[in-house]
Amino acid sequence: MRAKNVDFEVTYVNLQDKPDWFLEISPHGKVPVLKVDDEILFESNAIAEFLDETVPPRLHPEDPIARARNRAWTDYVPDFVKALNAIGYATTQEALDEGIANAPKAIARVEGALASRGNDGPYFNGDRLSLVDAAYGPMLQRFLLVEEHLQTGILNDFPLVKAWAGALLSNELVTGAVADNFAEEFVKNHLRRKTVAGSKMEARGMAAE
Ligand SMILES: N[C@@H](CCC(=O)N[C@@H](CS)C(=O)NCC(=O)O)C(=O)O
Repeated sequence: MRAKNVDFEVTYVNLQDKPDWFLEISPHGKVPVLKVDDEILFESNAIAEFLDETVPPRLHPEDPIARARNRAWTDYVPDFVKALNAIGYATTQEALDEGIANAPKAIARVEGALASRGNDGPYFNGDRLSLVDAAYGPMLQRFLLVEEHLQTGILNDFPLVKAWAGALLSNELVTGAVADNFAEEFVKNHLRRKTVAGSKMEARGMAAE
């Protein structure tokens, strides 16, 4: 929505204590949900596609083949998220080691997509943000934060993913899409989940009193 310069209001929901009004409108009990007048839309991809069809500028490529490939890579986000979250949300060293051992497979697939996308970036489709960028940006943003503490260096083997993450995190449209207290909530979430990354945040004195 920020890339489309559209007026909107954000209501943040405490996912640990979901309010009734939210459970009434969110069919899966998950965020995000978009309210358009009196209509409710859910699922990130469905919302992104709706916005792209209704609010210019079009972020999807004009070419149907390129558009289908963009959608295919957006569909891959859950696998990518699962692989990176196995590292970020690991609660034991053993789980972390397993996450680090398994994640390269998923990251390599995205590296392959970037290698064969037919442009030099910095974004997925070249010099303009796309829905693929919007879909991967939040995970990459969170993973780079986790990496500050875990320092697995896992992205060093994937220069295209690393460069893409860097480009996305240099774009205020991407980084500004989180709540003002995002950094603080991010730490709190890791402490609450007792993650290995969280223990390192705590050791660095990042835990809010
Ligand atoms: N496929 C959904 C996934 C959404 C999702 O997993 N949202 C998480 C936060 S990132 C959530 O609301 N979790 C709360 C819960 O599952 O109770 C989408 O892309 O919109």
